[in-house]
Amino acid sequence: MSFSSFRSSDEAAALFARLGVTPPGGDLVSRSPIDGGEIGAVATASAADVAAAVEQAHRAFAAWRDVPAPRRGELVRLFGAVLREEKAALGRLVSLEAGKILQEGLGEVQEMIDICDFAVGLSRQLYGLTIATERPGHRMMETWHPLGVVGVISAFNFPVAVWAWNACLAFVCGDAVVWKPSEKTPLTAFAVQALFERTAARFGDAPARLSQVVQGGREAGEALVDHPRVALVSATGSTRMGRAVAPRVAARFGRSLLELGGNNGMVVAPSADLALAERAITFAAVGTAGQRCTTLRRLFVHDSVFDALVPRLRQIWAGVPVGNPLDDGMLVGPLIDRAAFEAMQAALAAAREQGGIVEGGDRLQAEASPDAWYVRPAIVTMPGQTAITLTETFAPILYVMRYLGLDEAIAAHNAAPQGLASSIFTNDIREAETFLSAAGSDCGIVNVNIGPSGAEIGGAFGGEKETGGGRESGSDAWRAYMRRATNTINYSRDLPLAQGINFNM
Ligand code: UN1
Repeated sequence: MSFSSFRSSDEAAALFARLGVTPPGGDLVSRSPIDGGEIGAVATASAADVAAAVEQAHRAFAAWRDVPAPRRGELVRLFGAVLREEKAALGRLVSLEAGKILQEGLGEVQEMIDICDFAVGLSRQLYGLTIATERPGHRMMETWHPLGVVGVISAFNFPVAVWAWNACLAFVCGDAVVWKPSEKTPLTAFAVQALFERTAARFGDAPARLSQVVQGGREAGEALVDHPRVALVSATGSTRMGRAVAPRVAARFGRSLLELGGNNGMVVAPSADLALAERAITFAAVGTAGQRCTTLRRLFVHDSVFDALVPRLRQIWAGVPVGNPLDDGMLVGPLIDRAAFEAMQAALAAAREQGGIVEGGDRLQAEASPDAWYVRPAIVTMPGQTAITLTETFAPILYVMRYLGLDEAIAAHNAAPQGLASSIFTNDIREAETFLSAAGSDCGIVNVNIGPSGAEIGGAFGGEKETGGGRESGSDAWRAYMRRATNTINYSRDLPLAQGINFNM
């Protein structure tokens, strides 16, 4: 679609009508990165508004924790049904507000639906252990109880799915949720909250204010982080943000779950299926315009396959369709804003200075759409790993490096300060297992013959080092949203003490 006939505000109005929501207006204006146009506004929450929301959430929690978990699961089941009804409209709104291609906008809503299904199953599986005791006539077990109010801070790039990973688990675990979305994507959050309220009305007796949204930037985020009644702060964003959040939560002995930066790598070994690797690299490096925390940023290619793979990637980079993310067949949408474009240009300048050969990275559609920031994805051949390749730049830049031995490649791979996602392409079982082993990739996500991004919800999602160490979504990530009580019950007529202590008078 040519930009002259596209108006993001018209699109937004149609989607709000479809979803039955009306943004209230206010000081926080949302602009679509597709054309830079205003698509709606909401009001920023003050610190006092946030505190009031947390207090209300805490009251909701006190009622919700007594509802049996399978019944709590029913609320999430109904929410999944509402999301299925509204997938098309909500997915399109995600594209409109975050700039990702429609396939990825829809995929994000699918991820919400999937985590709903997962959480519904989980609502009957919040298991604790029974543990053998050392004392006769005793029984020991653990019980998992609801935790309290969960504060969710999310980023622009997954404006709805990351909240759902947290919130759907939190709801079945018996918690209440207060959500501070990115100030760049307030409208998708507003719409999701409206869909949640539609769900709560169908459910009937959910406590009021079980789920709330507080809009805004730093002030609202800080108020949430510092509130003593927020038992868990689950924050997704930059490592810089995590460095600010973690000590503040720790200072009041709150819990935090951090999903911070990634500087994700892939190793392409001599035996790799290059046709498969090429597709995986392309999706992982240029998909979402390089704005996923799991985006592939560093590619280590074995010397023997470098000349077969890298020129082919350059060709793909030169031809990958970039433009309006709502158009059919489009693969790369805009960057979120001007600051993202400037950060990308600064990184490319640094790469050149550090010996890199840069292809791509130039601005596109500037005349047709002067307030939007489209770029040709960049592919940069580096002489080796330098300061810039070890820096996460939230843009489509792929640094390509040559290697000779697997140990060298793993060491270079693990040299990044973050440890989120990684992968190896190889058909050699020794290499694959080495990469997966304790001495292999140091990341939270380690893949073989698929790229580092696009994780399924069933696994635990998160990473090590500067990525923050948190795990959310699948596997046993639910435990972060509950508190564990260890219970010892004496059904004997005696009082034996542990450790063989004799304390008789
Ligand atoms: C993020 O970018 O914050 O694995 C999350 C993936 C997505 C999640 C990314 N499921 O790429």
